[in-house]
Amino acid sequence: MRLLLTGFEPFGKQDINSSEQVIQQLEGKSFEGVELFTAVLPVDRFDGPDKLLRKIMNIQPDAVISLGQAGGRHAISIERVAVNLLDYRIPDNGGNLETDKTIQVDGADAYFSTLPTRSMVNSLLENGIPAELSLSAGAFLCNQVMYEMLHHLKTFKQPTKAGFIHLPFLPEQAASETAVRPSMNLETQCKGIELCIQQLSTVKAVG
Ligand code: PCA
Repeated sequence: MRLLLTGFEPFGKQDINSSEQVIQQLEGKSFEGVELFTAVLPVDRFDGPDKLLRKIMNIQPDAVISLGQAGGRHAISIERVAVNLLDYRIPDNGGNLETDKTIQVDGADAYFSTLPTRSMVNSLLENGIPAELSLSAGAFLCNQVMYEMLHHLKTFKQPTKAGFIHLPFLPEQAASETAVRPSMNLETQCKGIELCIQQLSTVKAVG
């Protein structure tokens, strides 16, 4: 199985991004039956989705897991749905601040993840890692990237399985915030994503 695993560069007030740190730990690792490709995406309304779609077209992966950081979440969040909405609370790294806008004018209202979301959550919980199914990836870059890739795959009738996983802050990020924030250490986050990768190769059904 050819797997594309992506993260995001830092954004907002943080100078690291937990998803980028996880990518740096996992790239170069070997997983049975998996040929792993990685990329770190810009937090930019145009360049982020553009880089991801180019990677998908060049690599032709069997599956894509896109990772992003969601500061404030307590658990690894397996996203179920991406909505056709841009509504940013802060500007992206390119200075774009979108409000109440659709991503694709003629696109579906929403797309569901085609990853085995339920079995991923169950596997994490069975292994003692806090995890949840999430019904909202927000309305910033992570939701946009998830929406754009699912829209692209559907439009071009590609069988590639794809979806998005949000990661909590790392402890050092939580400590740098003024409000008290939840966090999860890098080793646990990496183990969680490794388990999700395993689920991809073992679980056929999507749900
Ligand atoms: N998290 C943001 C965008 C980049 C990232 O890591 C989000 O949740 O939309």
